[in-house]
Order: sequence, then C-alpha cells, then structure tokens
Amino acid sequence: MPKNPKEQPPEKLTGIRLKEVPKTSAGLKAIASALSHIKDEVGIKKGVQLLSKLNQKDGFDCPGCAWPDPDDKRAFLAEYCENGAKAVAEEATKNKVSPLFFATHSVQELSELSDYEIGKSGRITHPMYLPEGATHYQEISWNDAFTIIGNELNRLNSPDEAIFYTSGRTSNEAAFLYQLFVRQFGTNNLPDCSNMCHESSGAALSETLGIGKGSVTLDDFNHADLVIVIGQNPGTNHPRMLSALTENKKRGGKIITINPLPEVGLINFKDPQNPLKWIGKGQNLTDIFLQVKINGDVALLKIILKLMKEKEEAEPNSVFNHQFIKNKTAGIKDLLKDLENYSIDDLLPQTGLPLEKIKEAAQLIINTENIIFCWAMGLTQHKNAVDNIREIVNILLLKGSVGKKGAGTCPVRGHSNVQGDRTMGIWEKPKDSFLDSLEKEFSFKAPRKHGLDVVDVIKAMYQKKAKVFVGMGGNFISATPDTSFTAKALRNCNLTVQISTKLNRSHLITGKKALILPCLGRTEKDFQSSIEQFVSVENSMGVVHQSKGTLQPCSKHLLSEPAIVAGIANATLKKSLTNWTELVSNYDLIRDKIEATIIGFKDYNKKIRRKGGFYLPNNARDNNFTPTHTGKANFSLNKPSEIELENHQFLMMTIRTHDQYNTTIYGLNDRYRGILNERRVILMNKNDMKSLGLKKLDLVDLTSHFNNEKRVAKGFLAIPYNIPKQCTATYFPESNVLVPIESTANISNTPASKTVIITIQKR
Ligand SMILES: Nc1nc2c(c(=O)[nH]1)N[C@H]1C(S)=C(S)[C@@H](COP(=O)(O)OP(=O)(O)OC[C@H]3O[C@@H](n4cnc5c(=O)[nH]c(N)nc54)[C@H](O)[C@@H]3O)O[C@H]1N2
Ligand SMILES: Nc1nc2c(c(=O)[nH]1)N[C@H]1C(S)=C(S)[C@@H](COP(=O)(O)OP(=O)(O)OC[C@H]3O[C@@H](n4cnc5c(=O)[nH]c(N)nc54)[C@H](O)[C@@H]3O)O[C@H]1N2
Ligand SMILES: [Mo]
Repeated sequence: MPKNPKEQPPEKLTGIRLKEVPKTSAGLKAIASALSHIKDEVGIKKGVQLLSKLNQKDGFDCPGCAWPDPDDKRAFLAEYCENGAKAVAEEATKNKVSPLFFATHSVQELSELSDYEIGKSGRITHPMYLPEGATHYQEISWNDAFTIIGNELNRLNSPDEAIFYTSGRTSNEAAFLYQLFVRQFGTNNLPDCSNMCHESSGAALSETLGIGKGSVTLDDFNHADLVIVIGQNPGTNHPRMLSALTENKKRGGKIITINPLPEVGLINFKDPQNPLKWIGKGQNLTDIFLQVKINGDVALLKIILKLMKEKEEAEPNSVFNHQFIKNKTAGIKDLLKDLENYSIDDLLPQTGLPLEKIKEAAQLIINTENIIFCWAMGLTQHKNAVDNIREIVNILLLKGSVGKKGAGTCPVRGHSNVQGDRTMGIWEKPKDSFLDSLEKEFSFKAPRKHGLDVVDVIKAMYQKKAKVFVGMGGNFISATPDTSFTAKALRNCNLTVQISTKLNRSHLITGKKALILPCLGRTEKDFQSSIEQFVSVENSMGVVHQSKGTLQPCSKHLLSEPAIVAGIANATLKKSLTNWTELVSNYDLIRDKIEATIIGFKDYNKKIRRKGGFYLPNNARDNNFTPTHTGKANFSLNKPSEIELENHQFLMMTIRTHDQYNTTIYGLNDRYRGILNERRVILMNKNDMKSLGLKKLDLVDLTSHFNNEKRVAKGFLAIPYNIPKQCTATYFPESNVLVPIESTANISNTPASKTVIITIQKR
C-alpha cells in the first residue's frame, strides 16, 4: 500500500464569492444551471435526449433522490429537476478513468486532490487492482479479480470477519442477489447508507406504527390541510417535492417549516416545470417559519403537545380524536402524565423561539384534521433522533392523523433505491421470518446472529476483527464519521473492494490490497445473454417501478451489479445450490425469486411491466397497527436534548450544498445560500462572530469536543448568516473529521452528524 495517502485533501481555498441569499428558488436559473452541467459533462444533444427519458414511465429512474413520480400525468418538459439533471450529467460524463490514467497517477498523488477534483476525473472503465505494496493501480481481468476476492473471503477465520456495505442506488435485483450471496457465505454483516441516514426513522416508526417506512402517498399531498416540513431542505435535496407543496397550497393547504436556516426553496419557489411561472414572483410556500435551534425539536414539539393538551382540557373534544385514540392506540395516559413533568418555561430556551410564534403553529395544528409531517436528516442525525420522530408520531396520533387520506408520516428518503434495498433484505438485523423464507427457497442455512451496522463495522475493522471490506456503491471513507479513525480502520483490512461507477476517495484509502470493480450506471443499457434487461426500484412512498437505461455503456469492460455479485458468488461459494450464472442471464428469474421470498411481490414480473409500477402493502397507510408489540399504534415518552454547551462552545450541523450529491461534489457553489466557489466555510450567527472578534471571511480552525477527546479541522472561512445563536453549519464531507465515532443516536446508532460540539479558533 502507498505510504500515507491523505484521508483529507490539504486545506486549499479556492477563491470565495458571497452574494445576497436569493429570494426565490428554481425558475430560469435552475434550468440554466442544469443545462450548463449537462453541456459540460455530456454534450447538449445527448444530454437533452437523456433528460427526455428521466423519470418517464418508459425511461430510467433518476439517480438523484427517492421522491416519487406522479401516478398519472408526468410533466410536459420531463419529470426532472435541476439536481436530477446534475446527477444524470455526473454519471453520463464524457470523462473517463482508464488504465492509462491509473498508470500515470499514483494513489498518493490522487489522494492529494479534493473530492471535487477526484469525482470530476470521471467514470472508471476497467477493473483495477492495487497489489500489496504497489503505488499504482493496475488493470486486471474480471476473472482474476473474482478469484482474489474468493480466496481472501475463504481465508478468513469466520465469515463474520467480512463486511458487505451497500449504498442506496443499487437496484432491487442486484440487492437481492447480494444479500443472498452474503448470507450463503455465512454472515449478516450488511451495513448500508441507511445506518447513517433514516435508520432513526425506521426505528421510531416500527416501534410506534408497526412499519419502518412512511405512510403517505404522493396523492395525499392533494388532500392534506397542513404539511409540516421539519429538518429537511427540499429546495436542494428533493426539489420535485416543492411541486407537490405548491399544488397543496393552491388548494388552500398550509405549510409550517421548522429549521435553523430559512432554506430558500421553502420560502419562495418558481416551478421550473411550468414555463408560465418562470417569470414573476413565484409561490410563497411557508405560512409559519419556526427558526428552531439545532436539536431543539423535541422541546418545541413538547411545547406544542402541552398546548394541545391544555386546550383539550379547557374545551373537551376540541383537539384530540378520541375515537381514533380509543380504538387504535396504546399509551395515551402515560403520555399525558409525562407531559406534566415538563414546563414550557424550561423547554422554551432550547427552542430559541418566542412562545407566541409556537402558539401560532400549535393553533394551526389544533384547528386542522389532516396533517402530514415531512422530515429528513435534520431530525435523524442527533443523539435523541429517535425521540424526535416518535414525538412527531405523538402529535399525529392525538389528532388521528395517520392511516387516512391526506394525513400521515413522510420520512423523505435520500438515495433513489435506499428503501428498496432494505425491502430486499439489505439489513444487518434481518427478521427470522425473512431468513426462514430464504432458507426454504434456496436450501441453505442462513446465519441467525445479527450483523454489524456502519459504526460498528468501522470499530471492528479498527480492532482488526474484520478484514475484508466490500462496498456495493457509495463512498465509505467520505460518507462515514471520524475520517481519520475510519481511514485507519480501512487500512487494517487485508482487502478492500469497491464496486463503483466513478472514482472516489474510497478507492484511495484502502486495505493492504484493493480492487475497483466498475459497473453499469442507471442511465446505461444492460444486456445479458444478448437480451436487454431492466431493473426495478422502490421510491420513498413504496411504489416499485422499472428503470431502464438508454445510453451505450461508457466502456465495454463494465459489468452490471447483478453480474458482479454472481461473479463473486461463483468464485467464493463452493457448495451453493443456487445457479448464479443462470439467475443473471435474465433478471425475470431474479424477480421470480424475490416474489417467492418477499411479501408484496406477487406477480412481480407482470406488475413491474405496468406503466408506473405498483404499490407495496403498507399497514399504517391502511390504518392497521397490529404489527407493533402492543398490536396498536403506540404513544411514546421522549426526551429533549441533553446537550449543555459551555459558554464558548457551539453546535455544528454538517449539511449539503446545492451543488453536491452526498460525497459527489458537482461544483463549488451553494447558490441558494449565496456562497460561491468555496466549500470550506462555517455559517455563524453575526453576534456570535462579534463576541469571538471575527469578521466576515476570517480564517478559523474548528475543534470538536467529545468525552475529553479533541478533533481538529483547519482552515474554514467564517460567514455571517441567518442562523440562531450558538448554532453553526459546515458542509459534509469536509467536516466529517470532526464527527466522533462514538457520538451516535440512541437505539438507531446513526452518527450524530447534526450535533457536533465545537470551539472556533481564529487564525
Ligand atoms: N441534490 C441532492 N439531493 C439529495 C442529496 C444530495 O446530497 N444532493 N442527498 C440525498 C440523501 S442520501 C439524503 S438523506 C437527502 C438529505 O436531505 P436533507 O435532510 O434535506 O439534507 P441536509 O443537507 O442534511 O439537510 C438537513 C436540513 O435540516 C436542517 N437541520 C439541521 N439540524 C436540524 C435540527 O436540529 N432541527 C431541524 N428542525 N432542522 C435541522 C438543516 O438546516 C437542513 O435544512 O437528500 C437526498 N437528495
Ligand atoms: N457529516 C455527515 N455525514 C453524512 C451525512 C451528513 O448529512 N453529514 N449524510 C449521510 C447520508 S444521509 C448518507 S445516505 C451517506 C451516503 O453515503 P454513500 O451512499 O456511501 O455515499 P455517496 O456519496 O452517495 O456515494 C457516491 C459513490 O457511489 C458510486 N455510485 C454512484 N452510482 C452508482 C451505481 O449506480 N452503482 C454503484 N455500484 N456505485 C455507484 C460512485 O462511485 C460515487 O462515487 O452519507 C452520510 N454521511
Ligand atoms: Mo441519505
């Protein structure tokens, strides 16, 4: 292995420009930005052809977010958004990373580049191997690559010494085969990006409503009277959601936004799909904006619960849905008693809000029957993240606002098939019933011991208890917390394998030996045995549908993800009774196996050929909560944040810019926040800056504090921003060095990457 590849690029500032925060999102600027990325990466002609197939019923699923497509009509121009266009441009790029590229650049040299520069190198064209002690990757045949993996896996003392990570772009077909291979090999070590993402939502919703997924459909937005968007920035991360919110508003629906930042898209939005609206003022979406402090959400929701309770006691039957509570729920008495333990005066400082403002929001909730709560990482990445989400459920249950039209839970998923991967069994804690049906269908003994999640696999590699790492997509080193710790962990491995489309830092921070296996992307045609295949994915609302690429693959040496899994399985499993080669010769055969083992997939091959796909069963949507441990929807008792900042300390949230897809950096601009050409910035309250003696664009170093441990990230520019006192924001992944590996959410073990305690030192 090369001596000391950098886990972080050297601090290199790129020449920042600050602008006014724009008053509206999307509109003509979004179209211009989308087209400019398409032009630079793909070329205009091919690019426009591509966009015309994006999210159409006969096209491919957008590799961007998991927001659903309309069941009936799809937009005239195409069902895409600026950031969807960027995601497509990034995958369909003209730039190639060939064996010559690797011969001329050492791993050491590449690791000096920023994530942005690494990503822009392009698509990987050949399988590549980094032998022990080598400085450069070398071309390798697929067969030899599979043999190396098989040999290393079979050399382990136990299958539990191997780790099989999945990012959320992998199709249902590939994910199903992958988990089947891993379980036949003998382990449940199947961590995935969900562990860092919506794991807290899954944990909270399973316990309270009996299903780890959200309950609403896209059509529910046409019937909701109130949508509450909390801890989410849809203008950047789920832009098509704003169209649903716009429709809702047109019908007279109201919107409450709860966020430490006044995120532009939620405040004012011009629908880029509607040319008549490109010019003009745009739609003001938010009715009530609660600029909560970071991690002040439980305190805020508890105040709302207390106000609801007060009103109900003063005027019985004016707030609660008693019939729903009596028939469908358990635990109301305990909840109402527990609320007595908190006083509004004590809770208020955590929210940073005036009580009047909270009362206004509570009144709207009290007066409304059909409520949808939408949320994302602003709620899931805290120590008390599961409490955040259970507290939301408490409000919905008191109102009887789940399991009926226009109401319910909407955890807005990230990766475009992260939900489908879970449905296919990518989970370190599989249910016995799932393993039972796998065993029956495939005649093998599945491991029953639960496997390790993302944080625990990092610790296992660090302690040399795990020795082979395989990544099905994703960028493990950059996405995970505590970058230096995780780098050491990965370097301890005998072998690291990355199945990837594009070059990323995880190809450069490796085990003693490393392999890069390049695969087809969503946008590309997939032929097996001379027949064109399609795959399927599940969106954020449980709709399973087809995705079929339209481009020629960027290199003829690529394999599909299912074919790569079959290659690894054939090279590893000596006694498997599964015919892996046959299964990947026709993906219908994989879908038959999915139908035979997973509930909800009856007539899979038939239904997946219906335009628009089909809905999976969802008990909460059907007003049925029997799968919970009480057989009813459960109220829960939740705790506000226990973080107490010292005077000079700040809370830091690590967030996405408008110009990135997780660790893939499209560009250096955060247009919606008015910050251009620089990512090493920290957004601060202007009074906090004053008290630290900081001026705009002063250079600072950041130190995080956890259990007497310190972690340092150097060279950030301070920017005065509209953010509550003692709250700050930096961009992920640059600040992941500061997120302690031990700082995770209770129950879900999700890294608390939105509540990092820091101090700020002026240079
Ligand atoms: N273009 C683009 N699209 C994406 C992605 C991308 O990187 N780029 N990533 C995809 C993925 S995997 C995911 S999971 C989603 C992520 O989607 P988001 O969750 O919207 O992404 P983040 O940037 O992490 O934003 C978190 C939001 O929560 C707010 N927030 C932070 N802390 C708190 C808090 O304590 N309380 C409250 N109320 N709010 C808080 C922040 O101000 C910010 O607005 O997007 C998906 N879609
Ligand atoms: N500090 C901090 N850390 C975070 C977060 C945060 O908000 N703050 N967010 C967390 C969240 S929500 C998530 S989901 C994770 C994301 O973690 P990951 O999913 O691991 O990271 P990505 O950046 O989405 O992965 C990008 C890489 O995937 C590969 N890729 C792209 N498309 C395909 C494909 O079709 N097939 C295959 N095989 N590979 C493909 C490319 O090589 C690309 O470089 O990060 C988490 N980390
Ligand atoms: Mo995510």
